[in-house]
Amino acid sequence: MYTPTPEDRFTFGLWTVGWQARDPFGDATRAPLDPVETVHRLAGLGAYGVTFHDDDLLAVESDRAKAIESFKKALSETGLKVPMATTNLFTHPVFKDGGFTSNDRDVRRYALRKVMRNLDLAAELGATTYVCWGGREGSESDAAKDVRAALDRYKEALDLLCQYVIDKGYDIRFALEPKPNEPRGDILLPTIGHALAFINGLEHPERVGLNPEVGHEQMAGLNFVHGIAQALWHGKLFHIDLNGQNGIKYDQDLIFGHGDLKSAFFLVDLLENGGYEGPRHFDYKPLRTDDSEDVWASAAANMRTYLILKEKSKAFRADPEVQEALAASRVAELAQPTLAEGESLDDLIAESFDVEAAAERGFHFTRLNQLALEHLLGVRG
Ligand code: GLT
Ligand code: MN
Ligand code: MN
Repeated sequence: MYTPTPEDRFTFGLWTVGWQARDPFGDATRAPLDPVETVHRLAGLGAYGVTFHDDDLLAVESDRAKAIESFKKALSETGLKVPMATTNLFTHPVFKDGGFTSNDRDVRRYALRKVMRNLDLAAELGATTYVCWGGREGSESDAAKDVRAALDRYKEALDLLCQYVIDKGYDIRFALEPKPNEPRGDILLPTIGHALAFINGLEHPERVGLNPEVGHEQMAGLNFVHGIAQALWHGKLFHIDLNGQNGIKYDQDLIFGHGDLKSAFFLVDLLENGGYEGPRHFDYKPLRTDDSEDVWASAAANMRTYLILKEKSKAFRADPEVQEALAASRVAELAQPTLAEGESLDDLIAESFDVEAAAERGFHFTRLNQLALEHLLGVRG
């Protein structure tokens, strides 16, 4: 029942299971992982696809052509898809002040070339989403970065890249991934809201959407479910990075559901019922204390947790007591336009209203929340 199949559309980045667990205070605790082995292991676990940065493919093999060839062979042997790809514009020291928005113009030009080269490979492998996580686009000092100029350059980069995929005839859309900080002190486009506003200023806004990550909003104390609902409302949820985070601290990249579980429950409920049809992409880091075999159990845990929450969401919605509570809380009433068809503002002004009586009415949200909690805890349905 909780066994994933490709129909569930679960995907993983090569850099997730392949993370060697190097952190700012300690060395790697795991050996490098061959992308070919990753493809076979993920397929064996029931995943639908795999995603990659250009540099991920060269982690083990130093010959680019050979690395791509063996990756492709593994994909065709397993049937695993590549729905998304991205560029590493953050690891190499050349990107220490960013890629698209480095103060160094030569670096910006190199960054664009690096993205275009990997866009060709992404298209060849059938990817339709291209993620841009600008982890190094930012600053530690407000004196060091002219943010308005940086946004001009960010826009220039995306306008050029959109034009590139249009000219090449690629069926690819870009998905910006917001993050408030880490590794930079402050990162540009720090939240879903900032990124949505930025997209409106682009030359090809229809080609650019979002790839929000659970932990990235939660590390800023924001409500991820609200953020995703707004991205859906704008038609901009092109892709999603699922993981776990425990409140406002460093980016934890925990297994999905291993952070704020209640938020994960409402997120799955929203994704399953809110019209999102893209892959369920896990961007997590296996614990540094896990060994190379534990890694695969952690990959499976992401998918299993998602499927359990999906089941819980179904049971929650089907529970007659929940339906009654939803009605008592008047949740569906919000979908009704405030002004009726044909009604004028004069009609509205003329209406009489018992303010005191309305002020006294409760919304009974506690009961609803408790019912959700009890479903989640497994004592109902
Ligand atoms: C990096 C980052 C992630 C991004 C990846 C895509 S790389 O691991 O922490 O959130 O999604 O560039
Ligand atoms: Mn993260
Ligand atoms: Mn991510």
